[in-house]
Amino acid sequence: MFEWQFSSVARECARTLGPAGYGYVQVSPPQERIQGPTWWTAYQPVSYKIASRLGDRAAFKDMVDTCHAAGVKVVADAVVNHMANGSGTGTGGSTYAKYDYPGLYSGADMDDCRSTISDYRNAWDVQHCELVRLPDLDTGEEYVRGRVAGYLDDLLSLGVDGFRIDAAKHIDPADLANIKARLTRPDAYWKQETIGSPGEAVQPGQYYGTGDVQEFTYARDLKRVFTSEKLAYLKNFGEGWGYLPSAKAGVFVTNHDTERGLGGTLTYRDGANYTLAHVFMLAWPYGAPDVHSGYEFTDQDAGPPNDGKVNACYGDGWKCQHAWPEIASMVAWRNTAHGQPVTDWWDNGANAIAFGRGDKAFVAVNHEGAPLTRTFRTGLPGGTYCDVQSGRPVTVDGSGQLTATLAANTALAVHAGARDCGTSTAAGASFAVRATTVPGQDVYVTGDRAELGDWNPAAALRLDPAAYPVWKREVTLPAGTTFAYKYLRKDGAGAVTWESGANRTATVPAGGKVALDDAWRG
Ligand code: LM2
Ligand code: CA
Repeated sequence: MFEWQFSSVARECARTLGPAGYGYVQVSPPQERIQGPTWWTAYQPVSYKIASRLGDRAAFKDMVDTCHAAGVKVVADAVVNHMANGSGTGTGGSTYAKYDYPGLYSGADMDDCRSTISDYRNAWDVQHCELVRLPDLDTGEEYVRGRVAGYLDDLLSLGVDGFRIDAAKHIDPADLANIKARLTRPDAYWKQETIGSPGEAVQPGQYYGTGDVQEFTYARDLKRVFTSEKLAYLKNFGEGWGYLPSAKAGVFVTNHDTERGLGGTLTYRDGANYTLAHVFMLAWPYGAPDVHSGYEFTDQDAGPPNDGKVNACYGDGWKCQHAWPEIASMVAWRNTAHGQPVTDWWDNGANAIAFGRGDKAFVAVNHEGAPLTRTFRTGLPGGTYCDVQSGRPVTVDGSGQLTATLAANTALAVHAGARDCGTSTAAGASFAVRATTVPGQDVYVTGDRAELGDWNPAAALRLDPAAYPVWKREVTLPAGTTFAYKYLRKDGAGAVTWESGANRTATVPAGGKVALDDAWRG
């Protein structure tokens, strides 16, 4: 949750992360930082006090407690390779100057090398000199190791479960091992940012001893495959592509650095490529996946909307990728599939693929420009399932066959943990709208409730065309709720057309569903 305030993360743990089944939430660096509007102030520590626009110590503690209560562990981004450049007063009121952080570090703690890293084929240079002129801590020093361990221990005492170790590549693995061994919980989860590059002296494999290592190649390759190659190539994605061992790898479609153009990965601007890459990542059993949840930007230095306060998902530029139905629904899918091998791989030799995960789950991804109709072989027991991508019910026959049509650039995903799509007597709304479409188009509904996607077309709910030209879907909503809604059309490329006119409104009765019988307003 990149640059989200802690109080906003807490609410999101209870509202979406916990219910979706996410295992942990990663938060931006909590320590005191330099002042300024950009996001990257976070990577310039002034002190180890928890004091920044993201929140204070009390807010941090409250977030950890709230997330834990929702079943979500917390990982803090730990910036321990370096301190702040420049001089001034930090976000917690501490004064500092380059090489001097009163009460914490002085020049003697950074004396190894005071020039910028110049030779990536020389490990000493990479690990002792300055990354973008940021004063480099001498993590070989007893005192520095003690202070870094003290900071991490302080966060552990507040309940955090693990750390992303920022710039791990710039710290000697032996120093990290020494620091980790000092912790009150040396077994805490560590995910180390070690960007591998052929020919360099420091390689990710040197860091297995202290935890997981992020596999940046995974994200770059996914971009290439989804943008200009064939999904069929993904059949042996992972170790077969020369990656780190699965059990040690942290993977992602994008992260806060690479989405700003630094690393050749997909971004939220990439439409279906981006969404479907997430579906694939979460379905595929390689590594530990991260979903980056950030905000829209034109200036890549721009800090978060509202100083990181998220009033509502999809408002003020907050993307809330973690809550997009196509992505969030795959978290439970992955949890259900855990431990199961890939089975029943199918591809069309191009951009349509499908695979199962034993008898627990099945996914198909149609990254073609045209609809795909097919009878797939699955390992699932026969019966009715919910396609968690579309919210439509699908049937698996007694021999495991599933027949479906996937619109262009959509996926279908079913798992043993989602047998029906919520067609129940629960309170809510039954949407039905008469709307004609051309091939490739689908009809969606959204509105002013989280369950309806909070007015975000990307999070709108797709309606079922089984009774075409009437499109239908049932949605569970609290009894008595009055809500606003509207229908929209999306084509295969993701282009959105809203129906005209004012917002529609309806009220959920005390029991059962309000039955809506609407006609598209062209
Ligand atoms: C990381 N991982 O190893 C972070 O993921 C990345 O976001 C950090 O860079 C970097 N390492 C240091 O922690 C970001 C940002 C830089 C920014 C630094 C420090 O990408 O652009 O550098 O944070 O705030 C900025 C200026 C740069 C200047 C530097 C020092 O952009 O021009 O260098 O501060 O004043 C002279
Ligand atoms: Ca270093």
